[in-house]
Amino acid sequence: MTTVRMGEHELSFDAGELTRLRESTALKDDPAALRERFQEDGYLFIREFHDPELVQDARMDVLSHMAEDGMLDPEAPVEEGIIHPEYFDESFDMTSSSWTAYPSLARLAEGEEIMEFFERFLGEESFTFDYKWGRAKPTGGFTGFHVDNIFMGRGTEELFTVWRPIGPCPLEMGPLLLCPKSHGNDTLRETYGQMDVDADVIEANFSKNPHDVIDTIGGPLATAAFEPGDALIFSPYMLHGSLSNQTDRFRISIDTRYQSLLEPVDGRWVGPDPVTHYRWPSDDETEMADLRTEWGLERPAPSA
Ligand SMILES: O=C(O)CCC(=O)C(=O)O
Repeated sequence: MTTVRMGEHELSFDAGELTRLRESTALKDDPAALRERFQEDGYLFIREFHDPELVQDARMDVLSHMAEDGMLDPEAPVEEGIIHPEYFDESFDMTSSSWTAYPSLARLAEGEEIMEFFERFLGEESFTFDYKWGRAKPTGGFTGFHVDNIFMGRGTEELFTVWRPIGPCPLEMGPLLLCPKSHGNDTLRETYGQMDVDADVIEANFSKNPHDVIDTIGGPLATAAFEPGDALIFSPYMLHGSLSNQTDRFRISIDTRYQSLLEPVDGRWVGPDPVTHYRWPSDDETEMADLRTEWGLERPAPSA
């Protein structure tokens, strides 16, 4: 198997550092069992949550736009999603009006299937942020470890992120990497987890080193090879990042947020033209290393 990595750091399934995400597919129609599992693990990994054909349609919508924007290699078929040799950005526009360009993606993000799933899970009418995040990770791209609460924590704590690859996402393409049960780490939750990047103006990543996370918060970390239609649902206090994309193709994914319509909502992410972040990122961010020392979460010194 290809070496699994996050940036310059290698990870191994054999060394007890890495495990496979626990699947909750069989529980999909049992909200009580799903809630219990979520409480325990801080996440739910559900295979074939969506019809893979819908994901394939969404993929073609997105890739067609990327091809028009010059993001794809013009020598290769569009459906392969091979990165243009000179391309460097990693987001594709999914905000506000651009949504009309991605009808199948919109169905994945706010169609009946996902909204009704959350209605059953929460026992209340569900709501999704108007702002949606779409990502196209290029070769070498990865996401550092963070919790979502620091970006969207002004509403309810009963907020759920759903991460879905828009196409296959084998390990070498950089799927999400979780630190299971980190949502229940009180120190992490009460310090880093209470930050607000716009109010506190901090460096957002807790770490870009998976070994540091294992030593400080705990391991093994968990990931999986994702297929189109698979969904990963997790807590706003779940420490997570992603593996590196080691291929010459874009790793395309969406991450969208759900909650009860009756609970308070973080106003930065709703409305026809969401405010989004207004003070972050900034040149004045407090460094994470200093904050971690203050919180007693500094990286343990390597043993001699
Ligand atoms: O897709 C990624 O690499 C990052 C996604 C993420 O951080 C999230 O879903 O909260």
